[in-house]
Amino acid sequence: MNVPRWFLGLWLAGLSSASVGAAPACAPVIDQGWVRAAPPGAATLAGYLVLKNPCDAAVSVVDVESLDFAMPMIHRTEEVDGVSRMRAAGRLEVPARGELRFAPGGLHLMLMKPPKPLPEGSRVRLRLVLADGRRVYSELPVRRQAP
Ligand SMILES: [Cu+2]
Repeated sequence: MNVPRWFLGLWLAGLSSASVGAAPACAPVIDQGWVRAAPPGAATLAGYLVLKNPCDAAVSVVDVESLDFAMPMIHRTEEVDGVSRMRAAGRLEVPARGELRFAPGGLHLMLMKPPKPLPEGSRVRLRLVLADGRRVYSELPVRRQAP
């Protein structure tokens, strides 16, 4: 089949105007992420970040994935009868134009079973899984102190 040149031109023009005209899809972003450096051989590292939702719709975080840990989880530290304990955080709502803060003593990334050492200065690849199936990716630096 021989497509006339003018037809191809029109088709390409249509494609480019469609991509220019469409509003960029709004997506949450990870900000201020970091993972606390641990002694060599540590089986678990803790990570923190702020998930910002600049969009007009609320989103929910349901899981975390990482190529650098065999078992990443989202935990919340709670004080029950004066005893501090951690549990799986479950589904986390982030309101429209709101944010979700992971910070020491509260919500945290519990990053377990790293297949290889992650010394200070290395980067952790991580993505938060949203209830609608989207993933929010970031690379978190391993450091001794909060940035
Ligand atoms: Cu934990």
